[in-house]
Amino acid sequence: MKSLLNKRLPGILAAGLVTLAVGAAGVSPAAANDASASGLTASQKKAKSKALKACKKKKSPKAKKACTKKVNKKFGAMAKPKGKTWNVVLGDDYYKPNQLTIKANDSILWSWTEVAGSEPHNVSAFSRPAGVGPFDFESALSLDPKNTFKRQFTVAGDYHFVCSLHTLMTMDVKVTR
Ligand SMILES: [Cu+2]
Repeated sequence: MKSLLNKRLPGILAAGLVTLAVGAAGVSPAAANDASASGLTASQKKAKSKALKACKKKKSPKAKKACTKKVNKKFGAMAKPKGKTWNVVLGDDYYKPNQLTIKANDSILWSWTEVAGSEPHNVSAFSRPAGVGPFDFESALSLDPKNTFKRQFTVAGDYHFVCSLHTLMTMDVKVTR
């Protein structure tokens, strides 16, 4: 149990620091970390805008149009498919619902709706399928009832979430193909 706590401690500290830094900057962590709405990574987005710029240099309007269409199609196919978004309320020592079965590419939006006056809570993937990083689903600890955390689940499998401060505050997510 002790080694377990030690292992988790850096994450808790990091989450705390992020909260402080974010609080000072006045930016919500969800907004800062969230994948873009287009489903493209930053480098893909850059490549897309570069390709579109090149299209604008085409002389004939017809060539311009064909070029733009081709670029949009290419990057549209690259974008991660967007699934459904599931809403979870984060309260004082609970997630509601705390058991979900969702499909790959669905997202969960955690909202700190019922936490006012309580201790800070977060979302932390205590166990997750292979290929998912230890901090891919790690939110900052927060007391802010306006705080949100949204993540897309692209890897199927079983996820077990806990609050870093309250290990009895748990949530299970099963992601199916
Ligand atoms: Cu908590």
